[in-house]
Amino acid sequence: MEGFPAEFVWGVATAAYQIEGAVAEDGRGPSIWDTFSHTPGRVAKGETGDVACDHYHRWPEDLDLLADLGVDAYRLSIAWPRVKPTGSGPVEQRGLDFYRRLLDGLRSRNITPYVTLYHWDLPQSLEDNGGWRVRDTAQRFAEYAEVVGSALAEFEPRWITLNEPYCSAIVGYAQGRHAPGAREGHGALAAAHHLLLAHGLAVGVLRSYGLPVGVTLNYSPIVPLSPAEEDRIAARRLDLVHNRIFLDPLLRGAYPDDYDEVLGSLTDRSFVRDGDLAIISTPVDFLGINYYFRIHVRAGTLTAGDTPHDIGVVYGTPDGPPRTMLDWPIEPEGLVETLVGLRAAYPGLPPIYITENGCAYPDRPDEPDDARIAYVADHLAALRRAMAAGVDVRGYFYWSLLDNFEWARGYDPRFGLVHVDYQTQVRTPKASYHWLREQLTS
Ligand code: IFM
Repeated sequence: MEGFPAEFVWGVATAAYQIEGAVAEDGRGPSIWDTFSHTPGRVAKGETGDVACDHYHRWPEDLDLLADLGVDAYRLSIAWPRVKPTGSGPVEQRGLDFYRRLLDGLRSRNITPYVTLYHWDLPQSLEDNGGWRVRDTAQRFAEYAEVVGSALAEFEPRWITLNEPYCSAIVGYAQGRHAPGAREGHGALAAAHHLLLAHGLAVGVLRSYGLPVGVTLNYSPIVPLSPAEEDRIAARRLDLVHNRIFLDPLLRGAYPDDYDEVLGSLTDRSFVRDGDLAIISTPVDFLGINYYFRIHVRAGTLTAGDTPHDIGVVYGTPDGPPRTMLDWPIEPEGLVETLVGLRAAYPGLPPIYITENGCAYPDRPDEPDDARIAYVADHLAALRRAMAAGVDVRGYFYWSLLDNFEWARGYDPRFGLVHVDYQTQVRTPKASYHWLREQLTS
């Protein structure tokens, strides 16, 4: 594409629970998202991923859509409970075979797989034993990494250990908006640590197969809504919980200095053991960044701090920027700020891939999604500015190929380049798909 290096990787992304369906097929075990979505009141309209886009059966058609789009790469995730239905017990060969067929289908279409091991679907049995609150789960993850690492190495995937550990730990265990729906303090911080440990252990395992390994974070610049000192301090507090408690252990091998100060009463860190941070900071080949929006905040009342979410921060709305259907402000400049800021803050920053970027609208198949075209074009222009400023970015993945299950928001928000009719499962490429195809193939 004009303005990008010839070797730059262009792709689109999806995740298992959001598209596959077939939740009880071929021995798949239940995950925390099956449980959560079937719990009344957790997901909009009571929707679930039971059928989703039926990708488990329709994957050849979906891979044809990728090939026709002209992408170099496809980012998908493996459902842990398909491969190990209870997370710790025997391997389910039929589940593994599904991913072997999928990666073989990509190979025959000349598309490189970027494979995420954990995109939030923890086997329910592991949650019943404590989930990410307990160290054992990190060990089980390393075993799962060994299974998929050896079974899929021949297809030469690029590995992504975790997707957005902030969401798994804080949204899942502190805010309770995602599975498993807990609202805890110590448990959420322990979850964050054990996710990071799982990542570090898996890097060691996957590296032994000689393929690149990285991890994906959902970084957001946290911006104070006013120049007032208290708003700046509030922004710094959220920056700790949202960004730095993940980035610092990964890239510096240490928790941030203000961890104790910000997290007040939650200072029990008995979950951190000697040697953990060295494992967590095992060098990665790349860092995946999912960029969607800046977060705008002002200071709120600092309470006793029952969860790492109670840190005296109020989310606000900036005047000016347009918003997507999810009310997310559209601020492409935040992508430049993210990338340039990361490079300044972390010397030795690994090469970056934008592993997700996208927008949701209530699209209809018969109306052009011009807003999405403008969104992508503006973010690609921002990406070029960041690269011109010297940031080493190697690829961009649009989220998502298909409209899909948007977690607690159900099926109404549509992120896809391809419209999915959930009644008939008919796929209809949107105007944005044709536009991107044109950019990629001309
Ligand atoms: O749909 C999600 C995806 O699973 C993780 N990143 C953000 C996307 C949009 O909310």
